[in-house]
Amino acid sequence: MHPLKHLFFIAVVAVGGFSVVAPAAFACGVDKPTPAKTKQATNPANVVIPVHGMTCDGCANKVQVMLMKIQGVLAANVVFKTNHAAVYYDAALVTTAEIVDAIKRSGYKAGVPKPVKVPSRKG
Ligand SMILES: [Cu+2]
Repeated sequence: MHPLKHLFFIAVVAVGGFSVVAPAAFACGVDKPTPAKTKQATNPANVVIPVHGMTCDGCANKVQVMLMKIQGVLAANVVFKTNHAAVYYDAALVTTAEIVDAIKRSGYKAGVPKPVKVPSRKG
């Protein structure tokens, strides 16, 4: 396995594993974090999308909440520090273009989506 791919694998695991991040008040006054959905995906896919224009963790949460509202998005992890959104979604239900659109609708700029291989789960 390429070392970079290994890194992505860790990122993907993080997306799948973390649902609630910070219960404290957010600077931007946004909704509560959305719990991860647990539905089985027909065509699971991961994508990392650069997000520009975020100024605090509240911004990241705002984008994350927006992404979780999309039908077909199973998990989303938006990180202000690294300016990216890692999204685990069902490609049978939603496209990366729609995910990018949601980021734009939440008031931020989205970069070029980078597909991330879904790790096969054995044993
Ligand atoms: Cu903010």
